[in-house]
Amino acid sequence: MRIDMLSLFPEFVAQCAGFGVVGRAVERGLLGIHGWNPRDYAQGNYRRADDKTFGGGPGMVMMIEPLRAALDAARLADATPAPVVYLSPQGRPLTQKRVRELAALPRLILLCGRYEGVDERFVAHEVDEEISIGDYVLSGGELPAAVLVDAVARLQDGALNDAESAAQDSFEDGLLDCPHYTHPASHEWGEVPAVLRSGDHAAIARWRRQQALGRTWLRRPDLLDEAPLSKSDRKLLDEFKAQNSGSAS
Ligand code: 9D3
Repeated sequence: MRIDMLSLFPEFVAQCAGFGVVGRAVERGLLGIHGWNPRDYAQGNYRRADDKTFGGGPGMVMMIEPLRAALDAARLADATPAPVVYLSPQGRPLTQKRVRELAALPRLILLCGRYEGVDERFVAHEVDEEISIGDYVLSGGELPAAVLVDAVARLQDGALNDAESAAQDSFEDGLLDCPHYTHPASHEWGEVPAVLRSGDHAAIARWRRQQALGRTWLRRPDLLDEAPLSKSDRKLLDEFKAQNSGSAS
């Protein structure tokens, strides 16, 4: 997969290409990340890529032409067609479902806004989709772009080790994860649940599933409404509810 980023701070997003799962995906040739700075395509002595907002008021807006030239350069660099995704507070909230769909594309062009954002005419003509990463205020689209890059990188074939296997992740089955423990088994802050040390793999799988269901019920009941639960899931959850009625965790 190839990801191109249009950003006034392209090094910012390229950072994530140096670490962890994303870094490994880049090293393995599963993912290429390329930055394009509209400022490099701006005109005049000052190479301005932003200007004052029409109608007055504080804040600057990213100009059409420098962005258009940067986008043209990105498209010229590789013939693979790609949708333009604008990371913006007005976008649809990112979900793992959308991440899976985007990760399957051969190429993605990410547009990162700064200041008040991008001239709306550029959005209307060149942007295929607007995506937000949640209802809180950031100072630009670079961190959201890095979030999207991370999420799609780890879904590339061969990006994860067996131990990191994406299939068992929280959200892949629509549930939160179960609790995890490591050594020591006994600690002044508590014991590791006996079932996890029992060696009974069926009992362990049941316990983990029940904990995942139960925590989702306690913490994210909204997810439970969407999760496809089997008959045995319902039984495990009912049992959890009976054991945990009145508790909050
Ligand atoms: C304080 C400026 N706000 C005026 C009402 C609007 C505004 C403009 C630009 C708010 C944030 C931003 C910069 N944010 C992003 O570019 C952004 C973002 C975010 O802030 N939260 C969640 N997802 C995203 S995706 C892009």
